[in-house]
Amino acid sequence: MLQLSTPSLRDSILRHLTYSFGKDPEHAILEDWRMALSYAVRDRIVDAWFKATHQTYETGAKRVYYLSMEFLIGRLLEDGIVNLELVEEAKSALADFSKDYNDVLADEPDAALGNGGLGRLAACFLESLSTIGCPAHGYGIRYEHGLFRQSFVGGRQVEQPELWLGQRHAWEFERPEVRYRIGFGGHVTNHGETVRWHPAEEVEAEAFDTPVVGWKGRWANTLRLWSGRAIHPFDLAAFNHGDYAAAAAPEALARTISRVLYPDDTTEQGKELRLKQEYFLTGAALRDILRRFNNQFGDLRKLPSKVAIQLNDTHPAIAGPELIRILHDERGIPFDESMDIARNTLSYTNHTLLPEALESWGEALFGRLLPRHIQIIDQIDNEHANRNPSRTQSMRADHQVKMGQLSFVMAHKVNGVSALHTELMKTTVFEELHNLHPDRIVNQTNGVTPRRWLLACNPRLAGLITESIGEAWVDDLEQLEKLEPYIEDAGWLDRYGKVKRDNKVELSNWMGQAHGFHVDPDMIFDVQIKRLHEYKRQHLNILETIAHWLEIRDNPNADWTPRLKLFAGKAAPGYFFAKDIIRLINDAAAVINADPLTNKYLKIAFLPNYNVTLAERLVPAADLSEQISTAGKEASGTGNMKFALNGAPTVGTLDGANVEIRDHVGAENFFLFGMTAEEVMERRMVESHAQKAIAADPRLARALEVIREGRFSPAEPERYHNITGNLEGADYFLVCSDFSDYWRAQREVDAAFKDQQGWARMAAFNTARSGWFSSDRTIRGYMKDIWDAKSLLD
Ligand code: 26W
Repeated sequence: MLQLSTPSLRDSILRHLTYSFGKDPEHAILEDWRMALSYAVRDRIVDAWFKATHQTYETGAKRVYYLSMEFLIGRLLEDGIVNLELVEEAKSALADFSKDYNDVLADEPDAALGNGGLGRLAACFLESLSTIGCPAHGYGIRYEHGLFRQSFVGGRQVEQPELWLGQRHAWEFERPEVRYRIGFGGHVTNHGETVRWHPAEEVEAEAFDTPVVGWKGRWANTLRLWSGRAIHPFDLAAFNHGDYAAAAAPEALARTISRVLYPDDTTEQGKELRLKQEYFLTGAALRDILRRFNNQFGDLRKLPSKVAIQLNDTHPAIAGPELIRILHDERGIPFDESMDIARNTLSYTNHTLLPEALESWGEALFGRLLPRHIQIIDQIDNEHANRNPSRTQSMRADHQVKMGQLSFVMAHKVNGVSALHTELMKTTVFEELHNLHPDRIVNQTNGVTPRRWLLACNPRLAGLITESIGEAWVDDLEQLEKLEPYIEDAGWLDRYGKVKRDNKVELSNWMGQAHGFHVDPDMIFDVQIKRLHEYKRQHLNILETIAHWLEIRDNPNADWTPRLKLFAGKAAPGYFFAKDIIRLINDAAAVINADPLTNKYLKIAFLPNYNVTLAERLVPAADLSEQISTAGKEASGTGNMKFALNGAPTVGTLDGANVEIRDHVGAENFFLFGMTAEEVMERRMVESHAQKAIAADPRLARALEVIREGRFSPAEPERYHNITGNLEGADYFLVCSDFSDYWRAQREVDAAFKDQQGWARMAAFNTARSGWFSSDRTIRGYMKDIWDAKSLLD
């Protein structure tokens, strides 16, 4: 391997500016500096990448493949600099050219190739796999347009296409030599034993590789994203006949497949293009995996011992039938043996129990697009029925193809993403399959990478921690427990409190400069940032805020604890109820922020275009983490972990990973409220449970009343009657029934925040006791319990 002496970062920047971008410092624009610094950092990552690739090959190590329709990466430049411990060198190198480090970082667009939790988890997992030194590839789609840009017009969400590739992108290597033809439609022919699929159309999948570096640059794995290409991009004949549109059609059609990310994160739309995207990703990934396996090992019966494929939810679930098709139809391995090889290679993670999020395709659409696969699925279903005669449920019931059932049957391990969620999987959606295969479901509670979500986004806190207990915590996060003795030291606690306040001042300045929104940094920064969804209950939050406002107006001279309510999050474009919640929050903010009687005690802000970078800005400055979902609905949550790590105690329900966060940080450092998942089930049975709750709580009744009468929409008083109507009616997510206890918890927060030392203690215990929520711990769990994969660094 080429051993090049590593020039200084400054020299690398100048060399790339000059020779890679043809610019001298005088004429370089900000993007040139960002690209030059990125290339200089990338050079150093490539060395680790090559070393990892060669070591994996030489050792014949087992490889992990993470298949996901989403990778919510965010920015990569700071992540590379921090993981290579080049922060100071980068700052001084840029200063030499009188360039500001933060300005250069801010020029990078987010890679928003995901919707929310599932996509961000995939990105944290890849970084932890590299930090641990576990040989792995991520496989995804190189969407030209990531998640839409959100802006507000008259308080309403407006979506615009996201154009991340509109700027130069430093982190990918195009691989024109890595292309696979992916077929769709057509028909199937039988020749005796052998079955042949004859696709009607084909598109080419071309690979684009992004190196994913781990802590200290000791290892780097590959994220391979597929882009759609036409096999015959240009129809010259049509062109010669002057039909230019037809001439360009093949290219346009092929590009469509990787053109845009579907912006829904809970409701499957059943769209044909989405199914084509899922097969495009999975088909290309399996081809690439088997090519690499064949080059090294050959005998496909050994596949499970050298390859572990993780399905990130059901979205790549077609991998089961596709692997059987290749093993059986193309390689001639008997069907049931192909099924066993596939099952022992595949494992599946479920991320949601919401019925509308469980993918189920109509057999007509599925059969038309994938005529051979639906045959294989029927055979899988029959095999499973034969092996489990007591079975009642089928993956092919009601002329559907149920991808959850298929994924479960085709996986040797199935996991949930928090302890509560995994138990609910066994008693709800997968009850029968769990009883048939009692040792298949295991739990792997989610985690987040401490490099991005503490070391990089909160350097003040990271600095204090490292000064106190050394830097080993960065890749051994449970070492944070060593902070506990320091919490007893008032001086240290003051410094801890000052870190938070300085972060809040920095955020306040940014909100002032970026959004003209000025706040007092001594208010409680109460933050709810996540996708908009009724089960996440942003409407419970604004309802409590309105009740709080009314209470302050009644007693303006009472000793209120000033609070800033910060919201951010996108609603799926077709999810109108969620969009109305956004509008209500913005309308309420306009009235309440302008209220001279109350706005020194209460302010509301809804920051537009929530993404990874905005989260990195908000989490370090938060005092309070809102995790208020209806118990049993949030599979895990990962924002909750980021807040706890950064010293923001949680106000939350016993849902998802909140349960485990409370267990780790201590009940005394967590503001618990609301019904448990069991109580939720019972309460739903109670006739007009919402009416009863409203009748029992005048604050709730009054808050609903002012919304219903149009206090925040005087021009259109009935604007929010759909929201008040829902809450006073079905209220499926029990907003009204949990309101009083939520109010009680929030008043406890007010009281606790008055004792700044006491609050700093709670916050510091959250940091000290959240080490378990590192995605390194999660990945080590997958490696041990699911993949049987080893680190090549340990
Ligand atoms: C087919 C449309 C669709 C797209 C995405 C349905 C469902 C999804 C995802 C599963 C939704 C999602 O992001 N789920 C979140 O996954 C996180 C990571 O495990 C969890 O922490 C969140 O609780 C869960 O809502």
